[in-house]
Amino acid sequence: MQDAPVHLVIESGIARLTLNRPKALNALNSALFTELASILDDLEGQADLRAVLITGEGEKAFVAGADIAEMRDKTPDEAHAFARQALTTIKRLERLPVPVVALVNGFCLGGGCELALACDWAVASDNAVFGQPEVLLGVIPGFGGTQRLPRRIGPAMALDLITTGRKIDAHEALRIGLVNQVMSQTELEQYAETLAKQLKVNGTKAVRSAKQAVHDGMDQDLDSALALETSLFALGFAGSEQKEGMSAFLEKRTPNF
Ligand code: DAK
Repeated sequence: MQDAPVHLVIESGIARLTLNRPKALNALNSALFTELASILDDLEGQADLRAVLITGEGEKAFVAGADIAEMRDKTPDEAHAFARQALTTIKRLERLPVPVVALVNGFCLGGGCELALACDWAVASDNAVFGQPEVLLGVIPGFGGTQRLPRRIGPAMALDLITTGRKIDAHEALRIGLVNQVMSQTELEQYAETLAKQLKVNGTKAVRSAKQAVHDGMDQDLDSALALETSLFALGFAGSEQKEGMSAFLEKRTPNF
């Protein structure tokens, strides 16, 4: 693999992003976020995109955290600027209109766990290790962990992980709802094909609309969120996907989306 800190391959509408700093266990630095932002410029304009998968190069780490060597001598202003760069880029990844999935193939610590939390869901290999060990370095999570972790697994478990800095294995991560599935490294490598097959038979606009309903709805009170769902549901009847999907069912054939 070449030297770029992030690699992008797109096949059958599935974009695969690989974080590529294996010598530093794919630790997140400024250059990596700059590259990721430039890849997002490209992905945001792709109308035929179906999903984005993000993983770490090698079999040892997804991401072992923000780059400690780069951060050590930062002033408060520089730390603030780094956090802003990371937060903005991670938010853009989260808000891509298609499912964004973390394939966690090893250590998933600190900023790595925060990156996985910004994905719509995560699947993990059975050797994955999760944690928010920032307090062991004398800081708190800086890439959204204090906000997205409690929203994903509840405040009590989030505070346990964030204030103790303890690490958990993939099976505990599954039990507490941090990941959706645990599988072998080989199965994880095949997950792109599995997901591509699943998404291929679905209405592309319906999938995008469902993501929008969940994300935008989570930021609203229940009544407003239900009204949003109703609007998006009704809007589905304005396009060709709904007619094709329902006709295919009634005609006992596979829909052609
Ligand atoms: N940063 C930089 N380099 C890292 C790294 C990291 N996070 N993690 C590992 N490396 C490097 C190691 O230094 C080592 O480099 P060399 O010595 O070979 O040059 C190489 O990767 C291999 O690591 P190890 O030799 O340590 O490998 P082991 O198998 O022995 O151990 C490990 C693996 C993952 C248990 C260990 O590497 C480890 O504990 N890594 C650090 C994990 C960690 O603490 N992660 C959280 C980082 S802090 C902010 C506020 C806070 C944050 C960010 C922003 N703002 C307000 C701006 C904090 C974010 C974090 O994520």
